[in-house]
Amino acid sequence: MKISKLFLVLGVVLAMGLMAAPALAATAVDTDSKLLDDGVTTVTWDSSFVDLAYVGGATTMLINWTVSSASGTADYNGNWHERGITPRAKNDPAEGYVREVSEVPNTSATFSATFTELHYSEDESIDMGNAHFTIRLDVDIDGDTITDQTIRCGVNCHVETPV
Ligand SMILES: [Ca+2]
Ligand SMILES: [Ca+2]
Repeated sequence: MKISKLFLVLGVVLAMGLMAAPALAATAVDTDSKLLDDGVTTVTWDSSFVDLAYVGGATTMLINWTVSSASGTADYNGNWHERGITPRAKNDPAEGYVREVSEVPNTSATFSATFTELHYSEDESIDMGNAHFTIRLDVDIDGDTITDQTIRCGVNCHVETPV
């Protein structure tokens, strides 16, 4: 085989490998919302993510949110809290951790969940795990750039790997 042909074949193999590579991103499947103290304004955020083809490593979650008031905004204020990994099965617990990745001010924040151990579900014949965490948003209801209320938003990420 000529060198150029070899490189062509290698290139095709590499391209196929890249196409087959998982995106390693969890999909938002549900939202949650909170009514603010003014009794009128609500903040809605992506609260539930799934990655049903988890192959290990960090799966990312793009968390978007909206404020219902006309000129309202909400900004991730840098505070987040890990609430744990489940299932906490005695002999076969899922293990892992959450990390902050990046944020777009007033728009979204990206986090990742990495599982170092998954729980084997005999009922479903899958390896699975859940990561739970909260992020804090500074909400400016009236658009005067002064925060009116800081809220805590819960987020879950569910991963599965077919066995
Ligand atoms: Ca911010
Ligand atoms: Ca304000």
